[in-house]
Amino acid sequence: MKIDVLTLFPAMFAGPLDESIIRRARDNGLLELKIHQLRDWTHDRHKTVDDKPFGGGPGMLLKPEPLFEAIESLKRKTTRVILLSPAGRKFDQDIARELAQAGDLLLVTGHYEGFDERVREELTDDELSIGDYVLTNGALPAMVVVDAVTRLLPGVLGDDESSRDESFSHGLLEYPQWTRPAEYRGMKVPDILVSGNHAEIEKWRREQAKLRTEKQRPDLLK
Ligand code: 4GX
Repeated sequence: MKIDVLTLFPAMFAGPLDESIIRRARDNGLLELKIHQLRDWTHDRHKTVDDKPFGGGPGMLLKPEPLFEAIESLKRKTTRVILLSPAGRKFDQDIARELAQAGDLLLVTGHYEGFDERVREELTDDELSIGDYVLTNGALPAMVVVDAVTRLLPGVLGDDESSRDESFSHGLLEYPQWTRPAEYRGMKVPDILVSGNHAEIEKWRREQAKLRTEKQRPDLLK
């Protein structure tokens, strides 16, 4: 999959996507990631990307021309253009799965008070929010989407990692787990887990996952 990102802060992307599983996916050619500076599509000396909103009011908007030119030059027939903003539909694992099966992505990250509305109307296939809080810009949301989608691409996770993932997506939280030592500072691992009775262990884990979900995330059971 190819993912292009359009941002005013390309330097923010160095680091998080250069490590671990995403690094490996890029090295193996499973993810082709390109970060683009929106200012490269301006034509004035000051590389202006923002302007005041018509009708007044505080703050600045991303002006349409650089966004139109950038998006038109980066998108291909198979590209899904996605805005990141608090006004988008809430990003979750179902959407991550949907995007992992779609064509290529162009993630457009906002800044200031938002975009000129014509960008949304003319150029955008989807608008996503990573949660109900306000960030300074859309770089972190774009990285969150890249990370969650990439690990779902075929071949990115090892067999071990992906089968764990399947049990995780039954809509329940993980059951509690322990590793050695069997007793640490007086805290003991539940007897059932060291019993060797695998049928009973499985039953216990299912119960624990349900209890934990009821207690911590009842919304997931609805
Ligand atoms: N999930 N932000 C976008 C600028 C902005 C404001 C309004 C469009 C409309 C965020 C989030 C988020 C901060 C990124 C405001 N763009 N994005 N930015 N939460 O908080 O996605």
